[in-house]
Amino acid sequence: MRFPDGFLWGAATAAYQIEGAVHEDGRGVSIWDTFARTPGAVLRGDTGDIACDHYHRWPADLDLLKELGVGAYRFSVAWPRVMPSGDGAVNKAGLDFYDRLTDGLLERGITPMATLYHWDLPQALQDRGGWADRDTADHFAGYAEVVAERLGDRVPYWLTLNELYCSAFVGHLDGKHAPGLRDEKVAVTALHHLLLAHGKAVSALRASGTTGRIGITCNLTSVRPFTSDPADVAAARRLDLHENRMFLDPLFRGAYPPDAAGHYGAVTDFGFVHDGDLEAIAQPLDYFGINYYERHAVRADPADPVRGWQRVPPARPTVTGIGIDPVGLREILERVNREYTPLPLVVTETGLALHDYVAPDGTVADDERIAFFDGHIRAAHEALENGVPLFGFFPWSFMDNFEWQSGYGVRYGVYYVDYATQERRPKASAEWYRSVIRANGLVGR
Ligand code: IFM
Repeated sequence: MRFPDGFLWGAATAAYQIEGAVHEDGRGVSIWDTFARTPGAVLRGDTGDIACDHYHRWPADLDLLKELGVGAYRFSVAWPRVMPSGDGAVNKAGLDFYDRLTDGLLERGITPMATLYHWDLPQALQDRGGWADRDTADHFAGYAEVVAERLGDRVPYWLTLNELYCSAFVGHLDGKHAPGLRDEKVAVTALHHLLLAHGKAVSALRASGTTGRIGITCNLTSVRPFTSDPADVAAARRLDLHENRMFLDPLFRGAYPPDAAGHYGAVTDFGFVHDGDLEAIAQPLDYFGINYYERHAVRADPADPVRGWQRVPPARPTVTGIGIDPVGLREILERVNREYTPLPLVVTETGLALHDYVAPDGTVADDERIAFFDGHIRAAHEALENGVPLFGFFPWSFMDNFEWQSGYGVRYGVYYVDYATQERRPKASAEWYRSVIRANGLVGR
């Protein structure tokens, strides 16, 4: 099961989850610094204050990436490091860090893929309304311009935003992520401004003259009705709107889905959409990133037959309560390619949370993670064989890190991190992934 020559095998992380050093070199406060300190918001009150201390240990971490053999590394730039208040003054020391990181990757022959926003909005902007405030989209474009001016000559792959679903809905509707709000009208408004921020940032990046390719990453789910009962079919359609089409339609069709006004009409009249916004959002892109974790069977919610849905619990839930379903990855890749865009696609994340531990002999035997990646790589290969222009695969994550509301309670890395000593050690999955990269696929398995 070989992949095409030049296929990009990578690994992914995000700033707040690994960097630590939250008070160093002029970094501003982000909404996650604030949220993590809210009692009850994060397991055990964990924070990203230290995380993997990557801000200090980055050279050794890049050496590990080189040992792993990846062709590319997806990291995110922390907005509050670069612009501590979100707009206005630029913090040179913050930019210097990403400059060193980018050069460090290139020196090791690893292609940088930079995400501009992985959820760490400067708190100063949240205090002015955050993503519910239209101006935040302009501030994001200003920040994108600053980063592009500094790194644009060396970063070949840009991603504007990571996972709009989580920023908008998990952060503003479910209240489980920063800023911890539970208000559907605010959530849909925030989503629109995130989309607008993406569009404006694409323009800013293009205007900067960067030669890098520009895209965005969405976390998408594969959704199907649990039975053929029309009530289940309608519920699945609503969940598909909420989890997929609210992002894909504006990005690739320049319009919100036809059923959006009806569904969200209960909370908003979409008055936040100004003339020209959707054209700005649906800018031509160079590629599209997909994060895949979940496939849902859906049935009607008897308590809310008009707007609701119920996700059928997986038969064998993982430690985060979701199921393992590689078929969904193939379905999503094929759907995006068939229904939305012929653009090159890349799996910017997929991965499995486990309670990994170091055995007395010093090894970390994460066989379930190997089986997970094996299944998802096979699914990606099937999509390729079926004509999907897939050019890369980035496991989440390079190393264990701060898993948002789960703190350090679950581990996603192919490298194990001992948070007390900051020692990194390859899990069995790292050794396995190294062999996949070397063979450019699952040859001989
Ligand atoms: O850790 C997160 C990442 O930040 C975004 N995608 C999902 C991962 C696992 O939950």
